[in-house]
Amino acid sequence: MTTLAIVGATGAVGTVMIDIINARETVPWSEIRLIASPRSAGKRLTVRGREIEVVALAPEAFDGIDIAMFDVPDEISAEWAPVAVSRGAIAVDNSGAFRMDPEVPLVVPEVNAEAAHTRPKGIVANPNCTTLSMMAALGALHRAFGLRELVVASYQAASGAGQDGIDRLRAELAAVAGKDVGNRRGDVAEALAAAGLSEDTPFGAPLALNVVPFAGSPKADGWTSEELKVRNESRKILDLPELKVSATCVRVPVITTHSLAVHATFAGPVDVATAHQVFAAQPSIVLVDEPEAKRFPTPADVVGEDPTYVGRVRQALDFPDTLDFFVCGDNLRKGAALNTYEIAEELVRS
Ligand code: 2RA
Repeated sequence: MTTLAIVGATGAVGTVMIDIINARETVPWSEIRLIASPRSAGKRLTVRGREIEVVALAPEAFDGIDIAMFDVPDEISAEWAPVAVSRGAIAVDNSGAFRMDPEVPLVVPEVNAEAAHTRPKGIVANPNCTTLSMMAALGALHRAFGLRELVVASYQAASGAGQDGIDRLRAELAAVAGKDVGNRRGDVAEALAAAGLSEDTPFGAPLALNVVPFAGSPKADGWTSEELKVRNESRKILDLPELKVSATCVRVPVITTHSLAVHATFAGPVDVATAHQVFAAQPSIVLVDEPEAKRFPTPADVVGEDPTYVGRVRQALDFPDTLDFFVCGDNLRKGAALNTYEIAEELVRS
């Protein structure tokens, strides 16, 4: 039997990790240890019917642990994942600290599970939730058709910006709810100010009654960190270092579930019927594609769900060998906690 630790157990993603473990019929763990900042140490959480006391992050917290799942800020992972490894654990890390390290595999189990088994640093990285939300679909299509080019626009939920993002969106929605507020910037700003909300937001602009074409942090030449992650992580996961990728990341007033509009070009002819078969054969995808009956995925359909939902699959009219489609994935589940846990399951199976 194997021992598991959750580092960041009391955070938003750590809580979902515990929910996922509680919902599994069986688990392979002889012990589950909960680790968090000293501030949260001593809290008691119920895991599979047993109350477990949260212990403070410290080198000895990893003693006897085989697999340690991390969901903590980049700088905490950068410092502590190597400590966990030095104490004998494999670290599965959901921060950005190691994703592009050539000695750290970046794993989506239904796409590149085998990569998890070559890990010179003892660390396996979990992708960013925006990349992850489309990866089951892209991996399946790549296996069938050979991906060559990728253009995506994201529609990212506020919870991608953490609890602060959720709190801010809820406060903004409350500030405009039931009022005759137009969606001109000045109108929304006035309603937010009247509700006592500061102009300092995690989104860079009001999100209520709006969409914001900016997620992450500013990078060179006008790109954002989030857009570069989509490009770099897609290339690494699919093992396509030259893949042409262009992404525009947009925040939308949705609490949970990231969506992406994907325009993917392949090595040869593609058609919708075959793409439907490919999606239907992938257990982690739910295909909802009957637009004439108004059946298509929306974020609201996917909150709390494990699979990625795919719909609006079309053969591009003016671009050969190209499909357009829409995907929705719960950014806190497959986008974070679930994929991290599936990597841990993959490691224990080996
Ligand atoms: C976001 N993808 O949505 C990021 C979170 N890791 O902001």
